Amino acid sequence: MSVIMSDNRTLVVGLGKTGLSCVRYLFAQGREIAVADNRESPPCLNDLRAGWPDIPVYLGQFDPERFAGFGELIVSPGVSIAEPAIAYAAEAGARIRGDIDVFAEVADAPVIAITGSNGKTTVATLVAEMARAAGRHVEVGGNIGIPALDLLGLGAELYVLELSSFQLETTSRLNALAATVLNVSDDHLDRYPNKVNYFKAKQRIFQGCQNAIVNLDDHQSAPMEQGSGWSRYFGFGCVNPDTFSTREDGQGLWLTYGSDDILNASELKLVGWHNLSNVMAALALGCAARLPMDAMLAAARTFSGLPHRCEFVRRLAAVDYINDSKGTNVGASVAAIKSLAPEGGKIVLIAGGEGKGAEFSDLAAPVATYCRAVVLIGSDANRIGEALGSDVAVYRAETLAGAVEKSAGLALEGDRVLFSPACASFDMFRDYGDRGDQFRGLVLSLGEGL
Ligand code: UMA
Ligand code: ADP
Repeated sequence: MSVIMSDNRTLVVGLGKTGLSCVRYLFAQGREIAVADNRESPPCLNDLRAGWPDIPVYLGQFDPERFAGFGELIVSPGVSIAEPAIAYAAEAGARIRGDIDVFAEVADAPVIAITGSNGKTTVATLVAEMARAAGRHVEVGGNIGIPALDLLGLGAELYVLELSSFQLETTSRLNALAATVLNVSDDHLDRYPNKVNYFKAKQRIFQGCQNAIVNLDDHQSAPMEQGSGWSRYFGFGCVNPDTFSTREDGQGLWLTYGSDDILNASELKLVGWHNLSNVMAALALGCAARLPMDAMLAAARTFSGLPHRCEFVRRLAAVDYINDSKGTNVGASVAAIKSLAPEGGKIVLIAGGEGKGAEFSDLAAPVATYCRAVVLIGSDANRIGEALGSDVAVYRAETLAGAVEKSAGLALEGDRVLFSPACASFDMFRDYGDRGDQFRGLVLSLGEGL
C-alpha cells in the first residue's frame, strides 16, 4: 500500500448543481480545489470550464489514491459516502462533508430545516410563504432545487432548507433554529442497506437544533436523543399545550393551537389529511421562528399547493383527473389514495416506475378499499402487480398514454383517475416534473377528435 499524504486542498465530489455551488463558494473563499465526477460528461461541466478554467477536473471512475490525497472531500448528495474511494479517503484522514455542513458553518441568519419522506417541498414552501406574509426576507433552498450555498449573501433574515437524507448524511451539526422530520416511510432503499440507516440519516437534522418539531402521529420521526432545546408538536386529535392539532364539532374540523381554535379546515385550499398535517407542521416551525400567528394563518389560507402534488387537472365526463407525479414512494401514494377517495365513487390508480428497492405491500390494503382498478406502467409494474394480489382489477400499459386511455375507459361517473406512481420516474421520463407534464398533456387531450 502506498503512503498517502493528504493536504489542505478540497475535492468537490460531483459536478451537478451542488458541486458547482461548492466551487463558486470555495473559490470565492480563496480555497484550492479540484472536482471529480465519475461520469464522462456531468451536467455542469461546461459551466465549470467557462467560469473556472484552471480548476482541475477528474472525470470517470473515482480513484481512491487520488481522493486520499485531499484533506477534505465535499460530497454531493447524489454520491453515497459508502463509495469505496470516499471510504478510503476517510480512512486516510480526509474530512468528509457535504454542502449543507459548509452552509451551516457560515450561515448568517437562522435556519428552519425540514426533512421527511413526504411533504418536504410543500412544508418548506408554505413556511416561506408564512415568513413572507410576516414581512421577513426569507431564502429557500436545499433539496427543493437551489443549492444552500447559493442562498448566502442575498440578505436573508431567515433560511428555509428542505433537506434529503442524502444531504443529512454528510451534515454533522446543522444548529437549526427549528428542525423537523415530518414523517418516515420506506424510500431510497436502493441507496441504504436497510431502512434503519435511512431513518438515522434523517435524525441528523436535529443535531444542535433549538426547537425540535415533532409529529405525534409518527413516532419513528421523533428525535431519538433528547436535545437541550424546546419541543413543539403537531398531530391529529390531541389538544395539548405547545401542540398544533385538530378537533371536530358541528362546524367541521378545526385546527387548534393549545386549547384555541385557530382555523377551520374548510378555509384551506389544500386538500387531504396529509396536507392538514403539513399545515400543522408549517405552523409549528413558523411559531418557533416567532412568526406572528395572523400572518401564518393568512398564508395558510391562500396557499393552493404545488404542481404535481395531488394537482387537479380536469373533469371530463364526471371523472376528475389528478396529477400526483411527485408521489415517488409508497407512503406518498398511500396518502394520496386515502386523501382523494371520492365520496360515492372510486379511484382508478395509475402507478409504477422505478421502485428504488421498495416493498409495495403497504399499497395493497388502501388499493383494495378505495380503488376500482389499477393500471401499471414502468420497470417495476410486475412487482407492484404481485404485491396488489387479486383483490382489485390490475392492468398493464406499455406507455403513459396507454395508461391514461385505459383509465378513462375504466372510470365511472363520480370516480377519480389518480396518477400517483409510488416510484421514481427515471425508467421512462426525465424526472417527476416531465412525467407529470406528460400526464397533464395526455389528460387535456382526452376526448379530442370524438
Ligand atoms: N452522479 C453520478 N456521479 C457523480 C455525481 C453524481 O453519477 O460523480 C449522479 C447521481 O447519482 C445523481 C445525479 O448524478 O443521479 C445528480 O447528483 P448530484 O449530487 O450531482 O445532484 P445535484 O444536481 O447536485 O442535485 C442535488 C440533489 N440531487 C440528488 O440528491 C440526487 C437535488 O435533489 C437538489 O435539488 C440539489 O442537489 C440542490 O440541493 C433532487 C433529488 O432527486 C431533486 N433529490 C432526491 C429526492 O428528492 O428524492 C433525494
Ligand atoms: P417531498 O418534497 O417530500 O417529496 P412534496 O411536498 O413534494 O414532498 O409531496 C410529494 C407527495 O407526497 C405528494 O404529492 C403527496 O402524494 C405526498 N405527501 C405530501 N405530504 C405528505 C404527508 N405529510 N404525508 C404523506 N404523504 C404526503
